[in-house]
Amino acid sequence: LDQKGCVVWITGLSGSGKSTLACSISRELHTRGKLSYVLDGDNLRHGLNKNLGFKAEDRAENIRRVGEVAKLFADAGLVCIASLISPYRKDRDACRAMLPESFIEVFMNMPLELCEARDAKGLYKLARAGKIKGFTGIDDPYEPPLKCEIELSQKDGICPAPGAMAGKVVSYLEEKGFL
Ligand code: GGZ
Repeated sequence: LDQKGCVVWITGLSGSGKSTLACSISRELHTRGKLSYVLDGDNLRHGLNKNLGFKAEDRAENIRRVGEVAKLFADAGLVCIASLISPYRKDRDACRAMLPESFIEVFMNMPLELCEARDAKGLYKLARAGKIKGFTGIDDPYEPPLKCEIELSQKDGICPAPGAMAGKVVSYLEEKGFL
């Protein structure tokens, strides 16, 4: 194995396209014969993190655990792709501190209106109706990165295709010698 191992940490609102991007990056890496593994916040909350909710300290613990697991994968030489809302800057920075040389923060900077319009699981609707309390972007904070390696956003009001965004991330990894 000639891979260095790193963590691609995707942060952004629910519905911003984190899981789709993670999957697309993983597929592109597979095509190139590179090993990767996706850690998805929503999936892990059914297993490893099923005892955690959404208050600030639970989110912090959720992110801490995923950061530790991501580090294990990176140590094994894989590109570990973590996709979690991870709304608090200090929680993301704590993960970065575990792997200062190989932590790539990707900010899915999509407008709340777009995420809410997608509403794939109907959670925004429930949050607006007050049936879910503490929903990120509605009545819970999201702190955008002050500095991140990659920021993905709309161009002229249009969201780039997942494959195009994944291409950007993979090119970055290549440039920095992680592949
Ligand atoms: C935010 C919530 C909430 C609240 C349930 N706030 O888009 P989804 O549905 O499929 O993914 C979201 C997921 C968020 O889990 P994370 O582990 O990524 O969150 S964090 O990093 O903040 O710990 C969303 C769903 O859970 N969900 N309730 N109140 N998202």
